[in-house]
Amino acid sequence: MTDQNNPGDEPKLSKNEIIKANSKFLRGTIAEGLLDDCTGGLAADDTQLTKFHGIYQQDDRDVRRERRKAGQEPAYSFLARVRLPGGICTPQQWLDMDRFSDEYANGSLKLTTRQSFQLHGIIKKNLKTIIRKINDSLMGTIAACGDVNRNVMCNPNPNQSKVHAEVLELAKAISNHLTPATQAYHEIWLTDENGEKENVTSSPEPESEPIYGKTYLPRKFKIGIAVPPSNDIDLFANDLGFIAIIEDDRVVGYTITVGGGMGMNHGQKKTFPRLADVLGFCTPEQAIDVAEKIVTTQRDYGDRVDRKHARLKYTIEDRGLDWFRGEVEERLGYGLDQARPFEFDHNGDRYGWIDDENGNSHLTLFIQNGNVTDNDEFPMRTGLREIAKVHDGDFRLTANQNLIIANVSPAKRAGIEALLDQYKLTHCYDQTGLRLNSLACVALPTCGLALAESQRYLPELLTELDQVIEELGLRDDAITIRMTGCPNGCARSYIAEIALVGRSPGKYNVYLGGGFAGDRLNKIYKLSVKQEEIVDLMRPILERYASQRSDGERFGDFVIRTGYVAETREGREFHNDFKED
Ligand code: SRM
Ligand code: SF4
Repeated sequence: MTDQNNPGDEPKLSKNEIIKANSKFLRGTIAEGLLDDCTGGLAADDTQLTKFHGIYQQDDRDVRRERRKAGQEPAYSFLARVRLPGGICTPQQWLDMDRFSDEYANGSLKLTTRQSFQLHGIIKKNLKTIIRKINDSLMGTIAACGDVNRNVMCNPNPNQSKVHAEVLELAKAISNHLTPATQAYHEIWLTDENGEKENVTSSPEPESEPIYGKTYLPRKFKIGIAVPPSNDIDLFANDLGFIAIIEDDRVVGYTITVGGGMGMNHGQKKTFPRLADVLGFCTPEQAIDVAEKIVTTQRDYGDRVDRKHARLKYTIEDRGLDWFRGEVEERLGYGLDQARPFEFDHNGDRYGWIDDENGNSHLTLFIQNGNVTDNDEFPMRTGLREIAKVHDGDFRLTANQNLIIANVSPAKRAGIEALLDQYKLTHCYDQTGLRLNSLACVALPTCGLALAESQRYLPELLTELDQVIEELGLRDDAITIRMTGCPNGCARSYIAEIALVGRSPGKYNVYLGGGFAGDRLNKIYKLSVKQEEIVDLMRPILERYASQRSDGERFGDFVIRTGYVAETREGREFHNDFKED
């Protein structure tokens, strides 16, 4: 029998390609599924399409087994991710998100590693309402996930206001330019109960997607803008990066990077994390066009057969950077200039208050793993809510899951400081340098791909490691440590100086030697370490670091110099030290 979707000898397209092609520009049967109250979930194909709308169907994995035993369907709920270019929101938007989390989700806010909000635990009957409310609050969720360009990150840069305004403008412009054109989002989520569109002008039929086409991109696509010397957005982990080149306090252009990405699978050598390559230089006026042509090149040449090989990093790895540059330049109709030099010196956040040239102040707070919650000892969510009520500046979500209370005017500072004290928020960055430079992905119980715990376990592990750190006099030494519940790298684990990557419940692969500035991948040090053995494994290395490091030597550099792991920047080389196959 002939496969209608694959009549010739062409390799079979991945299932998601067929779903996208048949989806009528991302509609599928989502609208019908929302009305079906026989199940808390949606049809399987629709769950692939909702991602383009910023929504993931999940189930509570803590109760999965017992529900299966009882013959019940999984405890379905949905995650909504906001598209928030540069991670900036107003105090009113913060208050709105805070309220939505109580009214329609699980009562907490998650600040993500891409400067965005996630709300978890939304049940199907509340899904349409919450998406509408987020849009009413002048934010959106379209293309926060899916095979399209995702949330564009940019350095929050509180100490260089002029430059920040320029890079933020670019982040927003790229985000707008690459937002899917389909009206499906408006039709499904922004209509009233009778299906009437609210405040939406519909597009003439038939619809088209001028940039993406009807099958969108082969895979997710990520863009970030960094302002040296800070690489806090981990530029080299992005498919496309712009590094601001600054002269006389103005951005004169951007050095462009391409082909970064973290995801891999345990034991599958054809998958690997990869740091981006430098492609060239463009002026600020050229940047949007450059972004578009890079996206369309990947649209046309990315792998649509094997989704594990479909990111831009593999297109570039397979075809070569020179080929890629040539293709992009042909589409642009001009050549890219030679890349301008840049220097990064860190990828973490800088905590505490700083003042800017306009007389405003900015405070970076440590939010462990981006979880904004309340408990009896630390009413953080309430404290931030009270601050949002009086704050007249903005909030900036960082790519390290932290929060900047930005642009605090001199008139408001004393009041905000009093609230910080009252809600113990000033103490939140009185931590070891290790904890302040830690990241953990969500993992259990919501993430369907988690093999082990992450955000529920890392704080506990850090408490044990902190004892060693304090004993060795390393309290104020910044060391990056990142944990993920599986090898997908959502906390950008393969760039950390210490990384713990979930293999199975209670077991982690330990990687060492990432660059402190986010400019070098780490390497495997030990496979499948039981969680109770991690501290003993790390203690002698930390002891040696405390006593034998050279002046100013970073932990990641030290473990390479002293031979714990070999240095690598190359994606394909990443697995060379693995002995697991
Ligand atoms: Fe991620 C999939 C959470 C940043 C690489 N990621 C997922 C899913 C949606 C699981 C799924 O597909 O079912 C996770 C939802 C868990 C949950 O319950 O919330 C998830 N990723 C996250 C977040 C929330 C982690 C966090 O704790 O902050 C981050 C949301 C960012 C955002 O606001 O957009 C998040 N994910 C990242 C990053 C970091 C980054 O982009 O800077 C990466 C590595 C960079 C990259 O893309 O290569 C990342 N996530 C992945 C991958 C591997 C992709 C690959 O190329 O192989 C997956 C799995 C997939 O796509 O198949 C994934
Ligand atoms: Fe889930 Fe894995 Fe991403 Fe963690 S790294 S959120 S476990 S997909």
